[in-house]
Amino acid sequence: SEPVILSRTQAGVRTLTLNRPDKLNAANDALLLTLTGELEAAGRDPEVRVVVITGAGRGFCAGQDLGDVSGRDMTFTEHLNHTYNPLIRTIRGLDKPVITAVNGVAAGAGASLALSGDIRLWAGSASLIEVFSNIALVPDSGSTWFLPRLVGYHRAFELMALAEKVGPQDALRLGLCEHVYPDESFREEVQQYAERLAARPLHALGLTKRALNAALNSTLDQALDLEAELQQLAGDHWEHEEGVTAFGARRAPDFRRE
Ligand code: T3D
Repeated sequence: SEPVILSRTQAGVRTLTLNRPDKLNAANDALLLTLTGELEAAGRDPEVRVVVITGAGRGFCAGQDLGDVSGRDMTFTEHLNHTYNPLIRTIRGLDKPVITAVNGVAAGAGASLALSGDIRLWAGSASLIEVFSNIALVPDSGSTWFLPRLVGYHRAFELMALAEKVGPQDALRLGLCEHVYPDESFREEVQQYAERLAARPLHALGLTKRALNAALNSTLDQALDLEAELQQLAGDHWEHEEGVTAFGARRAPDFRRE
């Protein structure tokens, strides 16, 4: 049978594709555990500089596979701790940039996944729905953390309470994505963007990601302390020397030499 996650690597960009297109890539346990394992492997692989998560077919991810819930031998709490929570923690903890390339509808935990990327690129026909309240569940997989930080408490509550669909123009305006590209050229645009990111200093970006994630939960004093600590790690790294040397020589830096 078809693998639930497709993996390919091109020019330092590893693309992980959710592959249950008939169900708009609704997530079963195999998909979630495989995706988390693939992300961990990408983190360890020196060939990989940027990870892209996207969906096969017309959907990005329709959230939990609702055909896969009845008869399971885990409580909701156990299930989230076993599947979704490690996935979201892995994305945010990975010291490489993760792009969520939202090619179509992102619903429920799929919406959380769409929001979890460091960079979020949308196709023209992408959309996001905090669909949980339609089935009287609580937003999970980080939606309650991501969304109010992006749009404020009140808009987050309204989106969650009414489960209204957000399209690309509203997503741009609300800060739910960085760029929107036409459907026809979406996959090429994503690859081009990812390759641009892959040319940046990977070690420094990993530290930047760590600092930003910590800052979302810290005071200014704590952020200043962490910056001072991480700047030492950045400044001691060959990337910094390369950047300064290239500046002096009036040439482009080469951060891909490792
Ligand atoms: O531990 C736990 O389990 C708790 C975790 C919860 C996390 C969650 O994500 S809860 C939320 C679960 N997701 C949903 O409730 C979304 C359900 N789907 C929809 O509301 C709609 O499908 C969409 C708005 C996403 C898209 O609508 P539309 O009209 O573009 O497509 P469609 O026709 O509804 O769906 C196409 C097919 O995908 C269809 O199958 P069919 O009829 O062609 O054989 C549909 O049943 C299937 N599909 C869509 N979403 C799911 C799904 N199958 C299983 N599970 C789904 N979530």
